[in-house]
Amino acid sequence: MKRLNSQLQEDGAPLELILLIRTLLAGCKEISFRVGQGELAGVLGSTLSDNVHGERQKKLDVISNQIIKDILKESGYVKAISSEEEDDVVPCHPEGKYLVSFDPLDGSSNTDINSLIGTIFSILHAPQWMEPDDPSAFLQPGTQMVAAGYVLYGPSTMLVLTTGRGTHIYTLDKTHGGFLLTKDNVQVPEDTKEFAINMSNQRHWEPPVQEYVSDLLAGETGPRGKNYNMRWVAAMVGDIHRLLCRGGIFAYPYDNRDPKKAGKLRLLYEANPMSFLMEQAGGMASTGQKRIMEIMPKEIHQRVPVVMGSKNEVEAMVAYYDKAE
Ligand code: AFP
Repeated sequence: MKRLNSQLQEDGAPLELILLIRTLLAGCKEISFRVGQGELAGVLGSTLSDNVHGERQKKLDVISNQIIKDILKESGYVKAISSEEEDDVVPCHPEGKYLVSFDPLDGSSNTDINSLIGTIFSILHAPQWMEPDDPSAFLQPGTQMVAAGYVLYGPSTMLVLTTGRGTHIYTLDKTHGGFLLTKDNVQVPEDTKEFAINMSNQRHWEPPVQEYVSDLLAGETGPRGKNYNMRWVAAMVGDIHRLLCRGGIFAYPYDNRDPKKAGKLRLLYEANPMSFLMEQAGGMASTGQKRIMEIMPKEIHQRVPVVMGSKNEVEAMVAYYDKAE
């Protein structure tokens, strides 16, 4: 089986980017080990502090953030990082060529039930003009990403990665510690009968989402003419992995619980990297009104509505927004 290094070289990734990705993955392997230790290492449960988003941090959120932060700061390849678990940008090396944004442990409420969680990341070029503590350098549209991916800590530890030449899936071979290519050039089926949305928020959704989901629920006698099934992992990384493996649509739309927030998911840490992976696999990613990767971020912790997955199904949902306009 092909090793990660060979695939990255084949995809034309520059040496320094390859070294950066391998450094980041060394951190993820350590997280994989800590997650696997679970209760035995006393890493489950919550801390007593909240993050910048007002969410109670899990112990593993803090541990994972620290592991990735330390390894990237020491690497020399990175000028600055932004993390879902950090209030501000963290300056790294003044000569670093790259910026890394990451969610150190997506779906961390799943830690206590031994269910799917993962680390999501994206990499941008660091502009030469930037000071390492300048957050404005991160405010680049997703189209500028040079790499994005996630590591899924499930029954297997898997890496899903793109450098803009397709989306590839690797599995961590724990016997020798390397990621081996187990599926190259993933293609998301264009059609699907599976959707993922948190139905408990239904009453808060906007009219186009209400109408779209109610048409899905109507099944084969409704306007969509087929029966749909629903899946919800409660960790975006798990839901998107399923979509990449067998298709589907995932949505975390805007809802009116808190009008100041544009949705639950973060543009830099979740929406952009997943959109890059999805598009590279032939899928589609939108806010309902706009391609996610074309959004010009206004701040590092910005939230966005998200609809992504099988192309024809995402287009169908977007049509409900178009009609509403
Ligand atoms: P955390 O990273 O804070 O655990 O949040 C996970 C997440 O942002 C995303 O991965 C899920 O899709 C979503 O939250 C699930 O949220 P709810 O089930 O609470 O609506």
